[in-house]
Formats: sequence, C-alpha cells, structure tokens
Amino acid sequence: MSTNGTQSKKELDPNQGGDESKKTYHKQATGEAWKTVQAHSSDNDLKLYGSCFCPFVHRVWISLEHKGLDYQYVEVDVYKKPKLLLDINPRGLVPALRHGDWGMYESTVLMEYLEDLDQGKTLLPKDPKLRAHSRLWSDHINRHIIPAFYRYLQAQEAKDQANFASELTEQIGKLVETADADGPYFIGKDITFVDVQLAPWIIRLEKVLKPYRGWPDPEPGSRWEKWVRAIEGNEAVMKTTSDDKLYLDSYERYAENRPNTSQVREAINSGRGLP
Ligand SMILES: N[C@@H](CCC(=O)N[C@@H](CS)C(=O)NCC(=O)O)C(=O)O
Repeated sequence: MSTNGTQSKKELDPNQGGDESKKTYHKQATGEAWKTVQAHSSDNDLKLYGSCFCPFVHRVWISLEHKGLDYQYVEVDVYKKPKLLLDINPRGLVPALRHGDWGMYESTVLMEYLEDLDQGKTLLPKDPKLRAHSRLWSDHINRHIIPAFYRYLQAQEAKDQANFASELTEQIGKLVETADADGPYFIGKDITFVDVQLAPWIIRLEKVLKPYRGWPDPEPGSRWEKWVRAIEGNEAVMKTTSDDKLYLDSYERYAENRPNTSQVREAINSGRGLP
C-alpha cells in the first residue's frame, strides 16, 4: 500500500478500477522484444506505431522482422490516443503504419501492404490458389478464433468458460485439420501469412489463457504441438515477444472483465464484432 493515497490514485489507469493492487497493461516491451525495440529506435521512413502487449501489433511486427525490413518501432499508449496515432487512424487503434507522409491501419491490411512492397522474404505464397487459400483461413482466424479467444478469457462464469473453451478448441481444430499434414507450418516447412496471423494468439494461449483459464498444453506428438513449437521457436516471433510477466499483467484486466479495459472488451461484452 502506498503511504500517499492521493498521489498513487492519480497514477492509476482507469482499467484498474481504482484499485492499485490490480495489474494494468505494460507500456514498454521487455526481454527479446525490448532488444528489438532498441535496435529499431532510429528515425525511419517506415514507422510502426504499436503497443507492446497488443497481438494485432505483434502480427505486423513479426512480418517486419521476418522480411528483414528497415523500420522504426514507436511505442504508443493506445488508451491515451496520441495525436500521431489519431492522425493515421481516427479510430485510435494500434497497429498503425506510417510510410513517408502516408499512413494506414488494420493489422491484416498492413501485412498485405508490407507484402505488396515486394521487399525481403515473402509471406504470401506465389500460387494464386494457395494465396486464396491463405486469405480464406486468415479470415477464419479473424472471424472465429480471435473472438472465441476473448470470449473465453473474459467469461466469468464456469459454465460460460467451459462453452467458450470448447468453441475455441473447435475453431482451432478446423484450422489444424486444413493445415499441411507434415508442416510444421500451415502450408509446409516455411512460415507464411496464416502462421503470422495466428502466431500472437498461439503465444498468448501459453502466456495468458494457460495461467488464467488452465488452457492445456498441446497433446504430445500431435500436429498442433508441432505447429505451436515451430511458431514459438521462430526467430521473428521470438524477437518480438516480451517476457511472460508483461502478458500476465497486461491481460489481468481482460481475465477479470474489468470496465474501461478496451474497445475489444466492449465489443465482446455487447456481442458485436471486434473493432
Ligand atoms: N482490427 C484491428 C484491431 C486492433 C486492436 O483492437 N488494437 C487494440 C490493442 S490490442 C487497440 O488499439 N485498442 C485501443 C482501444 O481499445 O481503445 C486490427 O486488426 O488492427
């Protein structure tokens, strides 16, 4: 407890609900991700505005690292919505990308933009049919897996948690059934678009859903286990992932379904699509 109640109250984030013992979101990356932030802190024409805990940012960051592009990472406090973010995205969400005097947002659109730059390693396959296949299953991730993840994490009743755990398992199962039989990635031995779309949530199954909801480890020897281990061991994923505590702290507000947490929380609670 603080000896100066007034002072510490001032420093509380709204999502702590006036309780200083509650954890809130981190505002600076840690571990490997922090080293990457430091390596990409110099001014650059290509800038990623991100928040260190955000899985949608994580997608774009993994893409930048995978491609080996030259870029600047700029940490923003997304709930304070600085002007430099609102200038690009009036909805005030991260990730946002600035390229020269042009800006854009929405993680999937940004991943496609980086692909269209045609620099560094590609993520979308060359074959048009495989590209369509990748886009279809990216849509499945965005439409079914991610909402199920948040519904499960925010559910407070045991019965709802059990239902949403089944929903999440089922939706992941559909993706795994479609994946290349040998893998380890979605369409084979190399990481591609669908893997990067899902990777941040694979990381958060282990670092968030496991501690808060008892999400099980992948079954030993399963195709899912092979995929999870490949993602966890991927260099671009590792270089953009912070230490466990950052995720544990940053997601406590979701796990308790606290008011004033985020637009994602409100959308899930009101049954709307994600922002
Ligand atoms: N559909 C967006 C979602 C981005 C998103 O929800 N970002 C969260 C952080 S993880 C955010 O900016 N939240 C700000 C807020 O809730 O006001 C995308 O794919 O980029």
